[in-house]
Amino acid sequence: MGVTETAKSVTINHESGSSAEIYYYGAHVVSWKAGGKERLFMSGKSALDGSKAIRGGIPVVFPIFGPPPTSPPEYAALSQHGFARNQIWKLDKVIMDRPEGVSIRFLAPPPPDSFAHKYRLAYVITLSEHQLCTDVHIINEDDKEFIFQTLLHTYLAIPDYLKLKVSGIDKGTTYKDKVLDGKMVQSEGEDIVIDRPIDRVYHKVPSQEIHVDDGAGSGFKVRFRGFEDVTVWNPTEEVGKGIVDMEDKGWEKYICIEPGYVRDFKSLAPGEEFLGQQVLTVL
Ligand code: TA6
Repeated sequence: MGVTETAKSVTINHESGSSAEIYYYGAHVVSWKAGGKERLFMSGKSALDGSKAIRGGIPVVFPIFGPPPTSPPEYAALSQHGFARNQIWKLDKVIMDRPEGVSIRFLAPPPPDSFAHKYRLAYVITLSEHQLCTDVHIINEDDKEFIFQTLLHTYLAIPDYLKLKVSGIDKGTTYKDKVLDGKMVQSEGEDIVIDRPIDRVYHKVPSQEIHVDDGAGSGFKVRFRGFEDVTVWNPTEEVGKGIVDMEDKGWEKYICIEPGYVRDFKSLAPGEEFLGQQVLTVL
């Protein structure tokens, strides 16, 4: 049990032996161990010195997802996936440290000067024996509307992408297929397998629960609340070999299941709060 801090990260430990390490840079979960195994993929070629977003683990995406929109201007000027993953967050509080779970809260610093919006962005990470729960809390502290997109870009570790099966997307769910230039497609509710690059943003997934069968007798359940959309991404060799900080054949060892609110902008009235929750369970 317990929470330990170093200059670069915070590690939380549960009495079962599970643990998670979170960098101050991006409030980025870089490791989650449960059942004696690492459950998140981290690229061996990722920068870890704060010079560039971390490749792997759980990047926090905010206040935009993907490339910047054409407007409003302060959003159009942002870089891909926004700035939260490149900010130095601080550990705000140990919420609980008990057999039921170990829970800590990170707080994001204010935005860059060019992004003049007042909000509070907090991230609560809770670890138990087989579960990691990550909650994004956003409060609009301004006296006008605040809009944003947010997503947890979770890289789940798997032994072999060719054996992978992802299920839980309801039939009829609409998705944006980024491999097909953003074409909108209706899901047949079929399992997703990785036989080509997959980069899909499923809109408003009714089940709010995705199952990842790793084809080796294990896997994950990914539940989400507040987050309504989910991106499923694996670039395969075709696209993955062009990602400079991706380790050789890295795409064979992960699937990104990314709960978020990204199909359009979420709007908060002054004082209003958004809570997006992801619950990862080892199966
Ligand atoms: O969430 C999937 C995605 O948006 C893909 O289109 C892919 O580009 C990926 O994120 C990685 O983005 P990054 O900025 O981390 O290289």
